[in-house]
Amino acid sequence: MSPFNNVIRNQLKEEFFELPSLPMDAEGLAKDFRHYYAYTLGRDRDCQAAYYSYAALAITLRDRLMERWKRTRQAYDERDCKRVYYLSLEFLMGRALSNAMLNLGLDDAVRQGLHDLGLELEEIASNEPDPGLGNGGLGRLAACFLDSCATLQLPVRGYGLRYEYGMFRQTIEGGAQAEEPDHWLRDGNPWELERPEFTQRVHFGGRTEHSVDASGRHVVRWVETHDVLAVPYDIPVPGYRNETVNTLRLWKSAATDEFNLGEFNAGSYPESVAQKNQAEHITMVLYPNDASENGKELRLRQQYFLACASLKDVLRDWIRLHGHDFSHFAERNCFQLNDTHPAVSVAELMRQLMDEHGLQWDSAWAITRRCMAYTNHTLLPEALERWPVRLFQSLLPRLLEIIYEINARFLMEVSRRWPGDNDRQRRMSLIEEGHDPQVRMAYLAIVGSFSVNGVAALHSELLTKGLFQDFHAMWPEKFNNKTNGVTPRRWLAMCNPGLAQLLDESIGTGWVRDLSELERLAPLAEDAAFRERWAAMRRANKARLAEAVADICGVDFPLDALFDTQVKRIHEYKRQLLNILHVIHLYNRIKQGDTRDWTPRCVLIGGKAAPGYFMAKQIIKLACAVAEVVNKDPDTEGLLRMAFVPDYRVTLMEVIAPGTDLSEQISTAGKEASGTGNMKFMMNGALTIGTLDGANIEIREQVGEENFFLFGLTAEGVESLRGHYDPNGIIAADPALREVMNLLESGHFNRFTPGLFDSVILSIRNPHDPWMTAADFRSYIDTQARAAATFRDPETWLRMSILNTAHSGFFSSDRTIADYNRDIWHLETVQPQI
Ligand code: 26Q
Repeated sequence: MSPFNNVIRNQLKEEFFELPSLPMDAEGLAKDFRHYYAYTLGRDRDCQAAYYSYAALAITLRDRLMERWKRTRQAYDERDCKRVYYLSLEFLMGRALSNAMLNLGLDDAVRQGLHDLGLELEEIASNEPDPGLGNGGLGRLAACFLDSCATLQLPVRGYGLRYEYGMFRQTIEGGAQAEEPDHWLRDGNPWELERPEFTQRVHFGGRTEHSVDASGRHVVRWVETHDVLAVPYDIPVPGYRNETVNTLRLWKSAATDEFNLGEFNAGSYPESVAQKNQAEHITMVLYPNDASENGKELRLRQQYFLACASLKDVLRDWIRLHGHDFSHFAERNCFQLNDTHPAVSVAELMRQLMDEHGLQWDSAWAITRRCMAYTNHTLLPEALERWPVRLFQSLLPRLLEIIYEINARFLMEVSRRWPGDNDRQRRMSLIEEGHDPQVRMAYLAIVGSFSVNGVAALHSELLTKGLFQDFHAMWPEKFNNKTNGVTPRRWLAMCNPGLAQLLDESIGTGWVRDLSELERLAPLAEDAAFRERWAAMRRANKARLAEAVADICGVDFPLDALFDTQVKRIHEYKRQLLNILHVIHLYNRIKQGDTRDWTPRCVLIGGKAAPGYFMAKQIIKLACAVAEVVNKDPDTEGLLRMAFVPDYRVTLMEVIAPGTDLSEQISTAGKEASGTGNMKFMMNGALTIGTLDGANIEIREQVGEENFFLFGLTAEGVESLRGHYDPNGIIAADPALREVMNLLESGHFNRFTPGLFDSVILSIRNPHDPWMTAADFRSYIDTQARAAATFRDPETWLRMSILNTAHSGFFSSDRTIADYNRDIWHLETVQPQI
């Protein structure tokens, strides 16, 4: 019996719940701040740890969110509107404090209130841990989407997992990546509200029992299961100055109270209590790979845990408002699947509707495929998720039965459409046959959804022509594109106050809600006085970045140099290696005395490697080794600097994007689904050097080809070169690349560790190198030289910089979300009552 089932006997009076609005002025905020510091946190002059100032300020702001949060929930319930649930194993939210201040419109008042107490906001805010509950682009996209949904006042709730340990902290030890656990919850999290009253039960293991009940209905029971509790923690998601506060609900796993009674009765109390661990492990740690890690049982447990708890939560809410009639459920609910990670939801919704709510297959299936929508984030075939059938069988036997049934009915449909085409049936089956049969999660997601989208125009097109072509032939109407975007609140207003102020003064303040307003900047590119202000703003941002690099890496970045940045997960397809080869080329030119008309350049690289990804770790080693040689060589003084910044994360990007001149988006064409860092840089006035890949293509379309440094093979070019790619021929024929390879192969960057970079060298020279680094080298360094020459003409560069910001409006996640809503969700906006 849970204490939360006990309700106060005499219902509380309605007035009880009506609270006076809290003060929003400096004085009122400061008063609350002192109250929380002294009473709630109980600190005094003997403890002045900065953390408590942060905690007191967080609670002060949380109170202001709380009232709006309740009113938003009420408004949604009263309107009984259609809702969307964004299901994702990752939400990379970043810090909440300054975001809450900005969105509540309290930044000036808080700053003033703290100032009156003799405190500085920035110092206090720097004590907030950066919650890293995601790997990279996909997790950060989920966070940007939640911000936009709240700002557009759409009834969208995020569902995810409350990992005890987020993305590992990266340090560089002896020139190589080392990983440290990220216990981000250690000091508590003032932004979450535990909701034990909404705990759900999730089953694992056991077996199924089929029978026929009195009315002749087929009934399935899933029995002898090992159950785990899912306890929700709610995090407020404020919209921009609009009274809406949406919810991100994260589940934590917990043991049930009846764990392992057998052992308990046998007298092994400690052993049976220790069983709790099993259950509590589920949400212990985020998997740190940003490509699927196949076959890991714990990961499948995490995926099912999220799907089961979230769907039960939604169905519970449905029943609370509508009773047990599900006939209108599909019109009023939509689940957006963030990649295949939550795709088991397709089978789980079927299970809950049939086994727990008594629906028949056909009505359950009609509902399911009308309310699931799937977003794909990868073009790499090897990254498509597959799970061994035997693992499904032992962990989720009931779900496997349902998947088999979905598959049987689906393959019937395929054979009706293409009679006798057995090869097509084999290709499209949800089960990949072989000595160890696998469940194909992407196919389950496609079959179970009414919408399938890619995340940039090229990506969506390539999906229909490649990975999913059979499905596209069957259901062309399901497929659509939704080009990614990023929130202008965090990625402009918050992280670049200098630019924000300049925008406010020159084009008004409308851009924060409607980023297409940035177009009005374009004419100002021709205004010399405006360019001067732009230059001053950019210089201040570069100074802020240079200070961070000096602090963190101990490398000096002179402000007049070209700041050239590549920050993202380390992956061969993203080709950090190509960037490093360019640095070696520049270094070689310096050593040869070839420095006429030189543009001083500072190259910054950052990103985490999956702990088990050998080549990615080699690339980090090479970056560190090259940086060491370059920076130590007196000949490079004033000409070239390179730094590898450890522990790249959301909070670092907030300093890096505004301070960067040149953004590196250099993936092998056809491999990067979209990219979103590219958009953050553009918005903040960086120019892009990039391939025709992912959203780069659309960035170039928006800004104009004359304002974008394009290089490299096209996606088609890459594919047609396969089979006769000859990197060794290319190296032999290009003196610059030959000299770069010579330096690498002579051990110039690994004097004391012979052979250290052999694997890297081999990969470049390998005719089967899927990423074709050597193929794009010449085009890349020539384009880099063009960028360098352009940079030497400051007025031209400034014009281009202004135009990049001016034409970045399309990449607001507000536009992306409006597109999702128009084509997929069809939600109405809801304004909470003030
Ligand atoms: C899957 C199974 C088991 C363990 C881990 C995973 C896993 C985790 C994270 C697989 C993939 C990811 C993350 C993928 C990702 O971030 N993709 C990026 O998504 C961005 C948003 O759409 C795009 O802009 C990027 O192009 C894409 O690489």
